[in-house]
Amino acid sequence: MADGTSFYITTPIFYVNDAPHIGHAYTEVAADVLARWHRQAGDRTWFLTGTDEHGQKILRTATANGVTPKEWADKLVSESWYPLLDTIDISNDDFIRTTDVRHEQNVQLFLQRLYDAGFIYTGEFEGYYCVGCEEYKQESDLVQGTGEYVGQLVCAIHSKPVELLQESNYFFRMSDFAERLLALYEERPEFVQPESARNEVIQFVRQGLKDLSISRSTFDWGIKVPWDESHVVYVWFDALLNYITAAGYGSDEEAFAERWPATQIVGKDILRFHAVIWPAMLMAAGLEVPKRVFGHGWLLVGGEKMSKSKLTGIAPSEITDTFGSDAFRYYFMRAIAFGQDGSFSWEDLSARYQAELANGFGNLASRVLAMVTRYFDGVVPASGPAEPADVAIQETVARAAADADAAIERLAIQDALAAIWRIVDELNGYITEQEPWVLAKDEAKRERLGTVLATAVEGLRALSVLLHPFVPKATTKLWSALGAEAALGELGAQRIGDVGTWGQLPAGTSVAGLEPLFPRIEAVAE
Ligand code: ME8
Repeated sequence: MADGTSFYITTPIFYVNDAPHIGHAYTEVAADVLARWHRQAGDRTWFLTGTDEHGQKILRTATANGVTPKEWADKLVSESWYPLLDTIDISNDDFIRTTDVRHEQNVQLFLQRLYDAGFIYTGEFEGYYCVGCEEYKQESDLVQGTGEYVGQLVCAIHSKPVELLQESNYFFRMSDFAERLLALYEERPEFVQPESARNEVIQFVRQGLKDLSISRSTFDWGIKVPWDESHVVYVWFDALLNYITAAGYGSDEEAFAERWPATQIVGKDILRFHAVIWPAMLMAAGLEVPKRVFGHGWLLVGGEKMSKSKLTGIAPSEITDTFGSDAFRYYFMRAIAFGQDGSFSWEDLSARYQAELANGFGNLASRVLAMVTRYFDGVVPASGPAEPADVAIQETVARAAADADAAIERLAIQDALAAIWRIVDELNGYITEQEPWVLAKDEAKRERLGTVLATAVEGLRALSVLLHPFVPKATTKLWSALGAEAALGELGAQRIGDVGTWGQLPAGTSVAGLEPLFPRIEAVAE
């Protein structure tokens, strides 16, 4: 059970070369669910997301569009990246842009400290560079091109040719840290997750680490190297530091000490940056490494990573315009095991919407409230003596809450939802078995009818609290229809740890009717 400690969670900061697709939204939702859960568990939670705005990729996109890179970034951030947060209902506490002064200044501070401590030197480098990844590639990372790139080596992720670059740069002595990194993976097995990702990272580091080129002098869209303004900082070195510059590094040491280290959620495409380069940078600076780095899987289209550069990206609003943000959040958290790849399909989304959200959860809520309205004039009845079936519901709720909390602790978001859904299924079964509509016909069974509906209402109270991190809009509507806002206060302030305490919504509370939480969808986009 969470214990009121600090919980700092981050997403990657996204490139602003293009608008977000559902892969980016997937990461945001996962981090948001974890942040909301931890807030409700009583932890001092801080959730950071943001944008990565320097480097050649953004520079080239801006140039191709006839604007400066800053103009391009401003436009994309205001027209696409900020609005994404609304589209999928993200509750971030901060949004960092790498062009923020608070970031740029403290990247320079960090770099200067590493330079003064002897971790930076000048050197020559030649290698294959993928601008899509903003990374020098090893030959083992490249594959033979197809189509227009036949006969050329292309990046395995972007399927586009790499460029042979030769530069005189500043280097970070990353090779010094291989042993310490291996010791870290060994001593803290939870540091890199899931297990498959951890094994891959260990294999990679065991082969030995090369020093990292951390500056560029052939273009100037980046943060200037403080002791040599003819160089800008390598975009990944700059970007990784967002996690600490946003948390107060260099500007508010008290906030920084309170927040750092973080739980970091990234896609598996960028796991190595976060599990190898990033902790090495922190070790060099004498700072703590992240609490854990979790590499989630990819959303696939036709078996390949969904991507804007391959024109397979789906905009999140294409889904939310029809199904709503709650369904988006629920679907991706439920249908894909966090840590594994998954394929998005309109059919699967539509089927789960209908079966699980509309028929499973939504109908349950509407039916219970309708019966309280019909049989008790919209007032929550008093409970009589509990029978075994009622106690079983209480036990289901307590067990589901504990199981879901344990699942969230191990970042198994889909298991948390599955645990909570047992309440939906058992409550539906309970109502079918108890047949309140039959009890209502017999005045002698009035007390029993009250107990059954009071139990069902308490079940809905618990479901509102436990599902709030996943489907915040629907649960807020339900909370208000239950009259719980007035009786118990704001939904977001309800504690996960208290959810199993029975009888919180007092008898006599007035409930309201409920419009369908997940209305029927007539036509589904193809
Ligand atoms: O890599 N499936 O930014 P980026 C699942 N700026 N998640 C996906 C995805 C897919 N098909 N496509 C993208 C960068 N993502 C750097 C990060 S952090 C210091 C710098 C998500 O815009 C996933 O989280 O290319 C992935 O790691 C991220 O978007 C990459 O976003």
